[in-house]
Parts: sequence; C-alpha cells; structure tokens
Amino acid sequence: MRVDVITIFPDYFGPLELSLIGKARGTGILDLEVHDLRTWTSDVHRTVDDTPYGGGPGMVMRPEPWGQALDAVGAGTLVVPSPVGKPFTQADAHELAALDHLIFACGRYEGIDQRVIDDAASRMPVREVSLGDYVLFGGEVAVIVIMEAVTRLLPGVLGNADSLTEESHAAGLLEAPVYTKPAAWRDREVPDILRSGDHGRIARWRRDQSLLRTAARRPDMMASYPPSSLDKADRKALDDGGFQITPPGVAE
Ligand code: JAH
Repeated sequence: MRVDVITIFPDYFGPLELSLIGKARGTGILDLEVHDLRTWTSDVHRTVDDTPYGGGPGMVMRPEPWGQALDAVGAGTLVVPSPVGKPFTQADAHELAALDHLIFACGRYEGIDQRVIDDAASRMPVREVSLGDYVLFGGEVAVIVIMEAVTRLLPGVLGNADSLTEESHAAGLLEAPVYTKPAAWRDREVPDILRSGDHGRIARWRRDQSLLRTAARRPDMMASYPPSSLDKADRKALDDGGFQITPPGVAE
C-alpha cells in the first residue's frame, strides 16, 4: 500500500518509525511518504493560511499549495480528518486497508478551503472523516490513529492472524475483560471459569460479559445490535443483568 501524508508538521510522523507501522514499512507492505505542504508554497514566507471570506475567527488553509501538493502525489483515495466528517469506523478501516493508494490531508486552523476537497473529488474518491465529537488543533493526530487502524489490517502486519478473526466474530459488541498470570494479584482473583479449562462455559461467560458491558457502556451499540442475533441464552444474560430487552415480534 502506498500512503502519502501532506502536513505542515512532518515531525509529528517521526514516531511511526518505531511502531508496527514502521515494521510494515520495512517489509515493503507499506510505502509511506510524509510531505511538508510548505514545499508547494511560492512566497518567501511560505504562507499556507489566509483570512476567511465572510469573516469570523481564525484562519483558513489557502487552496493553491494544496492543489499543487495533491497534483504532485497523484490520484488515490483522499482522506481528510475533520470535526465535520462522517464518523470513522472499523468498517472504514477495512475498506481503506483494501486500497492501494491513500492520501491523507492534515488540516490546521479552521480547516482547508472547501474548493480543495471539491476539486479533488472531481478526480478521486474523497472521505472527510471524524474520530469523534471534539476539536483538535489539526488533522495530524487523527491521521496517525487512522493509519494505525488501517495498517494493522494489512496482510502480514499483525503477526497473530487469530486476533483479527476473533475480532470480526465479536463485531458489534464490546469484548469481554481479559486476564493473565498471576491467578491472584493484590487479593484479586482471575474468575474461576477462565481457569476451568471448560471451553464451552468460557465462551458462554465471555459472551455474557460482552453483552452486559455493551448494554451498560454503549446503549447506542446495543440498540443497533440485530435482535435476531440474540438467542435465548443472550436474552437471559441481559435480563439477569437488569437490562430491558424487547422480545422478538413485539412492537414497542
Ligand atoms: C481540527 C483540522 N474528530 C477528530 C478531529 C479531526 C480533525 C480535527 N479536529 C478533530 C481538525 C482543526 C483543523 C482538523
């Protein structure tokens, strides 16, 4: 996979050398280039921002350097982190992991002149994505997050292929808690069931924990979980945990 990152702060991406992303780079799985947007300025001050038309606070990124930068890296799928983007999900990470050229545009200030995104969209797929409902100083940290989510899905990167298949089985619910040795630590014991060797009961316990955690912490996820995916044992776990569930075929 080819990845181009365009930013006014290339130094943000230095730590990627150390991580799994760096390992993927070494193997030829990932060809990553980080570009300084100021490369494509022509004035002595290498200006990347200007005042907003219509007034208002802050500054907006000028279109000319962005246009030249995007022309230089060529066509791919343009990913633009923004607080006004669509929520970025694990499904998006899988879709991006299947592509061979990603271009990440890191905005700063109040954002990038909208014509840059509209012009790019006339030549290539563009995704404006948000990592959550909060505002950062710029897109750099969001790009690092998205790159980590995507590159760990590339064939040959994770190392433990089982982790990815297990993940997809549990899709739509939070994972159960995990434990390792020692069996007792600071008077706290690992649940007996996990040490029983009874794989059937362990799977049931983990399923119950997933359901109860999701219902308690992520009512939004629980509400969109297909009721047809809840069997008798699932419903009992939720009911025993004090969570209200609508039986199948009963309208609200
Ligand atoms: C802020 C450009 N949803 C996380 C997120 C992503 C990007 C930005 N903020 C939050 C951002 C200022 C300028 C991008």
